[in-house]
Amino acid sequence: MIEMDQRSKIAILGYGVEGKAMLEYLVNHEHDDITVCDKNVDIKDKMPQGVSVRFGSEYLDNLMDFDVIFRSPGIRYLEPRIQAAKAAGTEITSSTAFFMDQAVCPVIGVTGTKGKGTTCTLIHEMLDAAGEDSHLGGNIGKPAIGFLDKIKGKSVVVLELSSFQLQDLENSPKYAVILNTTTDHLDYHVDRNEYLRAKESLLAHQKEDSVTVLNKDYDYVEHYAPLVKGSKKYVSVEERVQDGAYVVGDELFYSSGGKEEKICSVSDVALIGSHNLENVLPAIVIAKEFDVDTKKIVKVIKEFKGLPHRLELVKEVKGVRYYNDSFSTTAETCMAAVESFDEPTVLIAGGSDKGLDYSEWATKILTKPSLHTVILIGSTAEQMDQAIIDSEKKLGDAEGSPTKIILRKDLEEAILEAFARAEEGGVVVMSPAAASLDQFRNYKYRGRTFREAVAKLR
Ligand code: UMA
Repeated sequence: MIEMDQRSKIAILGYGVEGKAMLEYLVNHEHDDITVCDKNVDIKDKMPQGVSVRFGSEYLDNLMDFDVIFRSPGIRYLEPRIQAAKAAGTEITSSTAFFMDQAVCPVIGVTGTKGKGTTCTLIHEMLDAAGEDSHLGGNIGKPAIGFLDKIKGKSVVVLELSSFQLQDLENSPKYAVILNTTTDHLDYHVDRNEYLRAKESLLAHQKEDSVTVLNKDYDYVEHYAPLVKGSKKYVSVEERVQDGAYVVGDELFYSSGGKEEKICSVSDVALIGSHNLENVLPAIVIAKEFDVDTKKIVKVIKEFKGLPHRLELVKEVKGVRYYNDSFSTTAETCMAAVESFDEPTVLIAGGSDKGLDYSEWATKILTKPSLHTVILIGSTAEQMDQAIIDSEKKLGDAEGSPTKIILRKDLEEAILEAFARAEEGGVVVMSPAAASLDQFRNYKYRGRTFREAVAKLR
């Protein structure tokens, strides 16, 4: 339980989406000793009256001045000055941890390297279709603290939780979903182990009546399964599972208590790409936990075409379909995008460096027959190009691969190049396999730039 009252000296670290929502909540709840700390000096002018600020390079100094600190997810929990304040007795928490502390209704927490937002939205839509008072928030872009005052005992909250948000949680949600967990954010976490450990708090404080859904097809299961205290459910696109949901041939099934039920066919799933089955299956399991009728589950599966910037069909120009997959910031998501198309494909990839390894990605690029051209941009372009050259050598392709690799200055140039090289009946997909921060404010701006440039193609 977070110890805090109206007299507490409070700091909010980071004045982004979460910091602003936290400040609004505290002001509404009549806390008046609040300081906002941010590395960005511009925040000073944006602050409401009565709120103190610490900004610029010293914003993390002397944090032990405060009783409670709400850390924004983008600020590293293990930052030495934050840890020093913790050692001195300051409570280090976050708006997500505070929400979990106070929530009066069941919470469904979804994490994983990719697919969190899609899975959360599917669950929310299914619960909503069944008439539940469902609230969707978290890493998806809507801080949960913003609706804490609206939820009631009968509500349900679906939270997308990133490793940054999970790292210091002291309450686990009753329902936990861990999707594919590979490697991401190695610019933030020390290594893959710290990344895996950061997500453990999703399960660490669960009770015996909890329900956890894991994906049997990934080896991370060995890390998390022993931590589960309540009921354990599995999903798989490779094999039948006893308690959970799975795909066999062209059909999706749900099984529980020894009974098996066909939910729908793979071709009913409106989301593009077989990787999305990994998101649909856990949503089915959770919806079933809330007794959602199969017809309502299937209606959502048939109608939900996906979130913006995730393999989003932007436009067809001269018989070529253009897809915006700007949310693809890891090698795995780009590989999944490439795997989604058997039509002649041009891929635009590259962006800012997060310390990712592109060797497996490069092999995929060279061995996917429909992928004929790859256009690389951004600060990872040369590293990705080198990974392709190395992979070519490993594959023993003496004559070189037929896949054309082209480096371009920026996204606009890359789109023009793709336009020139795309084949009628084919696709152009921007799936960067890297973050956007070298050339854009965030992945949404990159996606919008892609949409705007495609709109201009004639
Ligand atoms: N800041 C510092 N020091 C730092 C880092 C940031 O002072 O070291 C300041 C920035 O100047 C800025 C503020 O902190 O003023 C930004 O805070 P933030 O980076 O925590 O971002 P928010 O705007 O609060 O958005 C956060 C999540 N951002 C991150 O985790 C980096 C959003 O996820 C989330 O949607 C939002 O809270 C609501 O919960 C974004 C994300 O990229 C989409 N998430 C990663 C992902 O999905 O892979 C984890």
